[in-house]
Amino acid sequence: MSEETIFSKIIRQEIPTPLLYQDDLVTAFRDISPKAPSHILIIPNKLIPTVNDVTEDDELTLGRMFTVARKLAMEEGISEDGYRLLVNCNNHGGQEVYHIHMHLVGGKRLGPMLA
Ligand code: D5M
Repeated sequence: MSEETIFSKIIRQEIPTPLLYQDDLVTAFRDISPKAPSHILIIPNKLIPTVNDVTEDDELTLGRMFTVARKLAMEEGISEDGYRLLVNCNNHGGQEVYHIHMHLVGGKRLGPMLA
């Protein structure tokens, strides 16, 4: 049994974070510590702690995270210039919140990812 994080409370709106998108599978909201003009987190409603915990049963949800990223990038007006999608895994990957999340980052020219 995995421990819930603050993201579960955001999904259930037990803390008042404005949602940019929510459906039966995923939820999206702005990162509290933005690294670029657009910095959005897209997360599964189901608690999956890390990419290591993903199974084939999650493929629909993981695919939805990408289609929602595309939709939100369009809405943010960053599609044409481009953006970055990023998922960190565990300590060496820099993961801080143990509920899988896709970072959608854009609105400025980003530096090389592996500096
Ligand atoms: O990224 C975890 C990200 O989660 C980090 O960029 C801050 C963000 N965060 C943490 N708490 C909140 C709340 N309450 N609202 C919005 N964003 C939040 P990681 O990939 O795990 O390093």
